[in-house]
Amino acid sequence: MNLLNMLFPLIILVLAVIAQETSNSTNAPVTQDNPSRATFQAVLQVDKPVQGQITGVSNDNGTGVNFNVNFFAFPDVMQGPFKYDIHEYPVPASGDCTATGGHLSPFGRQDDPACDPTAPWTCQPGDLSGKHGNISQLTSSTSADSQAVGTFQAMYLDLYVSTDPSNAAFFGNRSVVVHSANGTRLNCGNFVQMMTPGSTTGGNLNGTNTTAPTISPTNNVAAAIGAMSWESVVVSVAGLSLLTMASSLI
Ligand SMILES: *[C@@H]1O[C@H](CO)[C@@H](O)[C@H](O)[C@H]1NC(C)=O
Ligand SMILES: *[C@@H]1O[C@H](CO)[C@@H](O)[C@H](O)[C@H]1NC(C)=O
Ligand SMILES: *[C@@H]1O[C@H](CO)[C@@H](O)[C@H](O)[C@H]1NC(C)=O
Ligand SMILES: *[C@@H]1O[C@H](CO)[C@@H](O)[C@H](O)[C@H]1NC(C)=O
Ligand SMILES: *[C@@H]1O[C@H](CO)[C@@H](O)[C@H](O)[C@H]1NC(C)=O
Ligand SMILES: *[C@@H]1O[C@H](CO)[C@@H](O)[C@H](O)[C@H]1NC(C)=O
Ligand SMILES: *[C@@H]1O[C@H](CO)[C@@H](O)[C@H](O)[C@H]1NC(C)=O
Ligand SMILES: [Cu+2]
Repeated sequence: MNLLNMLFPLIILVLAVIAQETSNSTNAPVTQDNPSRATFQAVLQVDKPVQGQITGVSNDNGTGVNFNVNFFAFPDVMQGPFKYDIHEYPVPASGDCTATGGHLSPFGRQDDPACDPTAPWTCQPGDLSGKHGNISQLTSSTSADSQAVGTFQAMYLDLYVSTDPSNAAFFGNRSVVVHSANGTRLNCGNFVQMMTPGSTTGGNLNGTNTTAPTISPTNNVAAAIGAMSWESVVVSVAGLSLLTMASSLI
């Protein structure tokens, strides 16, 4: 037996320890006690390819988050299958999707190897299309223009992200990014909290101080509509009191 043969098991052991230390990732825990009805929605920017929104609501029993995904107006189907995921940082005011960092991955999991959807706890929590499926079922127009006219809709329970700001897998202040197959970031949008009746963190139902909805730096259509209706409420309340004053004068 030569020296190399004797050292071989030791070398393997050292390599294994190094691999363990550099991978340094732990399984994602199932999120519990997500606040009742807490809702966060991200709307894609109107001036980029792919439109639509993704909404996450705490599961009724507090375990995990129910997602409702509606994306449409995809570019050429040949750019697919499309992927989408939650990225670590919000989109800045410039709308630049490359500024959102990597995937939401609070437990050290890297992008490679690819997510195994049969073991979602081993995936990056933000890797929604890895866990729940690529966007590959778009119906192409029958004409030869190869434009995807399909809509992608999906609903699923994800057990590894959270609507609780104290949870490491909280996604409410982060962003969604839609990618083409080669990784290009086609569009992105910030998650913002929706005011949901009965939400323990949203609504502010006791009426002490109603905060006006904040407009996200990106072209957030939902937030804009929310702000609009807020103003029209103020206008109509003002109008109503004028009317009441007027009628009391008559
Ligand atoms: C809550 O419901 C989900 C299914 O919707 C289930 O997977 C989970 O185990 C339930 N959690 C508890 C604590 O009952
Ligand atoms: C919001 O996201 C940032 C990263 O952009 C993170 O550092 C921060 O802890 C998050 N806030 C909450 C309340 O989770
Ligand atoms: C590795 O894990 C330890 C303990 O979980 C943590 O403190 C450290 O920040 C992690 N390092 C990296 C690079 O993720
Ligand atoms: C990647 O795909 C985008 C469209 O999604 C395309 O514009 C770009 O040229 C592609 N890049 C490469 C290197 O193929
Ligand atoms: C999703 O698409 C990518 C290519 O963009 C592919 O590598 C991967 O295997 C696909 N995953 C599934 C589950 O189909
Ligand atoms: C209103 O709700 C806030 C938390 O959102 C709470 O701190 C406060 O005590 C409540 N006020 C009343 C009068 O219930
Ligand atoms: C109520 O809202 C105003 C601004 O609209 C803010 O300055 C004030 O701090 C808020 N008060 C509470 C208790 O949140
Ligand atoms: Cu991504």
